[in-house]
Amino acid sequence: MTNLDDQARAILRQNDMGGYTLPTHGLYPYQWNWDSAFAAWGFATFDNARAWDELDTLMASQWESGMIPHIIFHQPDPGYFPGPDVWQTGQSPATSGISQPPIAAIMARLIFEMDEDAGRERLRALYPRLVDWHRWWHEVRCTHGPAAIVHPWESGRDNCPDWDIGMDGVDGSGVGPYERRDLGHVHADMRPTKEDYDRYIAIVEFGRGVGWNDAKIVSDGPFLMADPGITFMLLRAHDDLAVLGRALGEDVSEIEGWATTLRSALPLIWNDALNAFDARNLRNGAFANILGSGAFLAYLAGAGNPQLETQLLRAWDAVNYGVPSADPETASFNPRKYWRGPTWPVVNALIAIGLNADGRSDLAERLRAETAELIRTHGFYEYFDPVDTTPCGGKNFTWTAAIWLTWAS
Ligand code: 2M8
Repeated sequence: MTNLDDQARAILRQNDMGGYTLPTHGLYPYQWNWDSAFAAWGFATFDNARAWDELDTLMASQWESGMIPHIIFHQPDPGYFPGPDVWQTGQSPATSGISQPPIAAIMARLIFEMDEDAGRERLRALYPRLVDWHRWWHEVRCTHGPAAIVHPWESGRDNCPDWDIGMDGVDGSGVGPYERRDLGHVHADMRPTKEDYDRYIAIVEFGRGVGWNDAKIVSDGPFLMADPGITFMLLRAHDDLAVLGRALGEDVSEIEGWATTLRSALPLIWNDALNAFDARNLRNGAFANILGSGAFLAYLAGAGNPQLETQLLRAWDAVNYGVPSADPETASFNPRKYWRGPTWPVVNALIAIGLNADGRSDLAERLRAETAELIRTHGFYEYFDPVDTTPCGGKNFTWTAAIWLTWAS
């Protein structure tokens, strides 16, 4: 047991609000979807029951449609914008109106396999909700083949250059005055721009205007892009959910069907010109022509290939620590600006799980060692400059602590 292990556990406890965990106090004062799934994995290293509690509170927010929202606003907090008054989804508890990377089944499998006896009944209770959420992804968000997002926030990789071509089509000029709260916590250089926020809010206003009707948002909303990152996470999550279903004695043929259909859509996000998987504007078919870290999640879904490995090593070798969130050899790269270049320990952990499964344990170990060095040098920050290690964003961050305990240490 090292001091850093103690610190990581203390961060999970400090951010624990009783059944759900905040990403970090101040900057993110609510429950976030994929943060919570990582938190559960972290808790499972020292408190298995608390891990399942985390997944329970997350899945309890499920909409009638099956969607699990990206934020659950358990208690009002003026420190975050946009809050429940802006989203106006009419849910109880209040939630946002979009989803986030569906990694809960991936984490549920990891947690279940850490202690199957303790987890079996907890999993049995959770399983139908996971199936309903995956069905929602299949029926609502995979209508074009790959997984589509209707808002950059849905991707989890908010301002990455992948979305620039889609954001160009969003008119943020009609958004009324509002006050950003993130800039009271983190330097503006490390956060999205005002132009980005105007557009983020314009997309929220569209959803609110159509009463959060999924079909209308997909058919007429201001933003619709195929996301390689979510596509691969969903594909892996379908496979893991099928494994869990089999362990419970369930018929998993429907889930296997979703996975087969999604896998057959992967050629639609392969960009020959880029030699990599790529985001795509589903309004006009255009590729983003940007190498982003979402492409490397292909390994998580068993979809790696030699061209992708060449691209991975090119981008990775161009920096010093971790896989960058955007291509260091393009003009849009910024090593401190959120998802436009920094390395994110959680994404590194997912890529490494994939690399290990692909037989590239050498690369997985390199990624682990580089990520560990960042955390050892600076602590549990949200993200890091991959060139000079500068810690960025929020500190005492739940998901960074969680992946320290599960993977990086
Ligand atoms: C970031 O996103 C939120 C909006 O959802 C924000 O900036 O206000 C992203 O890094 C996202 O992936 C993450 O889940 C969230 C909480 O850590 O913060």
